Amino acid sequence: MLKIKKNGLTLVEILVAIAIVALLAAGLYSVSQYVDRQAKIKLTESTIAILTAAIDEYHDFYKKFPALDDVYPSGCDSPIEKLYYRLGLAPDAKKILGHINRSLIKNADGDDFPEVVDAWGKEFDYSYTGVENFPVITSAGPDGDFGETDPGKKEDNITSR
Ligand SMILES: [Ca+2]
Ligand SMILES: [Ca+2]
Repeated sequence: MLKIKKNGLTLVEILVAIAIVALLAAGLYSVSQYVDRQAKIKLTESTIAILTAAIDEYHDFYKKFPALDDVYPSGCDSPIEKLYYRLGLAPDAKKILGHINRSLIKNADGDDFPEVVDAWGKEFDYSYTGVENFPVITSAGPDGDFGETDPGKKEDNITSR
């Protein structure tokens, strides 16, 4: 007797097809996560480069680097608020600041002084330790954490150094 195969798919075939689609979707998702992460790293690096160029211009103008212990108006507290405020005082440096992606200039604390944030929304850190060193700008990187002391943790901070 001839066995007649019914048209259509068996349950197993359907399950296999669903599994394949799920695998492909997962693969695409992780690729897009990776692309997104790389784009954010690039944006953060280019923002650091812009800030560094502005610091150079500031130095040309004032013959010194912005220092965190200079005199600041009240409310201008965080290192990056201080840096952004100082750079804005030197005309050519201020012009360069105009190249920073607008979405990265925030004022989350509602005072008169904007903060510059990295592509993950966290404020940059700024440090300047003395006349013999160039100032350093640091992003906490994708993990949003400046601390990189945990030996099990991958270092992902992005810095101008
Ligand atoms: Ca602010
Ligand atoms: Ca980090």
